Amino acid sequence: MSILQILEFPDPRLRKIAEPVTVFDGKLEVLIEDMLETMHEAQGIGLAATQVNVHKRLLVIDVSENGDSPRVYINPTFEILDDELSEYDEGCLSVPGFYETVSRPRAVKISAQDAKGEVFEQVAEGILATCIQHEIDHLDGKLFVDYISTLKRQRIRSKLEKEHKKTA
Ligand code: GNR
Ligand code: NI
Repeated sequence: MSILQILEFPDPRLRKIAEPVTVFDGKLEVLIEDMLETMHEAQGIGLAATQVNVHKRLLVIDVSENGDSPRVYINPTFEILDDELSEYDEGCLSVPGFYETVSRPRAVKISAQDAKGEVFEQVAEGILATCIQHEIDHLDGKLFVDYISTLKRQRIRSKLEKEHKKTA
């Protein structure tokens, strides 16, 4: 298993649209294992393939207390079940150190495939609903900072650019 490098805003590769997964093979299983290890090591609750520079439609999530309930979602889509929005202070491993309140539909029905290609559905509420929408946004080249003001986004961008210059 290996820890993968996580791209950070404003890296333009985070803006790519991911392509559907069509092959369910051992190589995909290795990628899933590496993404789970990378997410756990970074202490995140989710990770989309886009963040590790793989532009395929898959993501991993573990919203459990002890990080022992990993789930993989391949070619995920969702349907809004409830027009009510819920607010969360969102963070992102690709925008390290910054948190902003984002509103998203509070309940969704997810449809996705597992590592074997089997289709499954799941109703999500609470942090799982927020997280899955945040991760699917990554697959479409979107980041949570796209939902906040331009001023706030530009401040975050310049702070991270300074950090990247220091460590480059
Ligand atoms: O670890 C993460 N925490 C989080 C908190 C609130 C809303 C969304 C998230 S996802 C984030 C990990 C990440 O960047 N996934 O793409
Ligand atoms: Ni993120």
